[in-house]
Amino acid sequence: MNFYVMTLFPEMIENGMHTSITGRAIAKGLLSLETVNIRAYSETGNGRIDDYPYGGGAGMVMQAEPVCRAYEGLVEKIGSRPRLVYLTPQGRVFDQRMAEELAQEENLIFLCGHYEGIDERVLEEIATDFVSIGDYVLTGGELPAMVMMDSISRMVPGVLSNQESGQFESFQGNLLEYPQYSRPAVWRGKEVPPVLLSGHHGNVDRWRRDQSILRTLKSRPELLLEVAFDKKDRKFLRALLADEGDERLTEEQKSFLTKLLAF
Ligand code: 6GU
Repeated sequence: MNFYVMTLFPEMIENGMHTSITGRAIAKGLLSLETVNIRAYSETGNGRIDDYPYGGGAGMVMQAEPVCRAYEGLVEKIGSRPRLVYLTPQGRVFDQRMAEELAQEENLIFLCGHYEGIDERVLEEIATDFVSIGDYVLTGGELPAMVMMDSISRMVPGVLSNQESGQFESFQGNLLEYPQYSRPAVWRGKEVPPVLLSGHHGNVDRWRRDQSILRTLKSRPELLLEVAFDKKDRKFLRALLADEGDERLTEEQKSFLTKLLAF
C-alpha cells in the first residue's frame, strides 16, 4: 500500500505515521508514505496558497491552482491516477467497511484542507471520495487522514503481527470487545472476575460473549440490530431483562431488549 498525502503540514503526517505499528510497517516496506507540501506549489512563488472567499465571509480559502499543480506533479510521479480522498466534515462518514474497501487499492492520495476549505473547482476535477471521520469539526484534514491510514494499514497483510491480529476481534460481528484483565488478581481491593481464573475455556468464552453483548447494549445498542443471536445469547438477554444477575438495566435498555427479543 502506497500512501500519498497532500498537505500544508507534511511533518505532522511524517511524525505520526513513522511512529508505532505504521512506522514499523514503513520500515519493513509493507507501506510507503510520501508527503507533498502544497505550499511548494504556490503560484506567486512566495509560499502563499490561500485567498479571501468570493462572496465574503470569515476565513481564507485554499486556491485551486497550487492544489492542482501539487496533484499533477504527484500523478506524473506515480504514473496513474489513484483514488483521491478529500478529508472534509461534509463527506461520507468513515467506517470499518470503507477501510476494508480502501485497503484493496495499491495507491491512495489524501488531500488535507485547512482554513475554510479548498476552492470547489479543483475538488470537482481531482477528488474521487469525500470523507469525514465523524460529526465534530477539526482544524484540518491531517488527523483524519492519519486516522484513515492507520485503520487501512492494519488490514494490509503483514502489518500486524499474529499477536496484534487478535485485536482485530474488537469490532467483529457488530459486538464491542469484552473487558480485559491482567495481573495482579486483586488490585487495590478489586478482583478479577473469578471465571477468568477458573481455567474453564468454555465458561470463559461464554462470559466474554455475554460481556460483549452487555457492553454493546450499554454504549452502542443500535449495533445489536445487526447481530445474529444464538440460543445461549438469547438466554443471557432474557436473564438480563429479568434482573437475574448483578446488572441493572435502565427502563430504556429494557424496552430496547424487549423489542430485540421479539424478533
Ligand atoms: Cl475529514 N476534516 C475536518 N476539518 N474536520 C472533521 C473531519 C474532517 N471529520 C470530522 N471532523
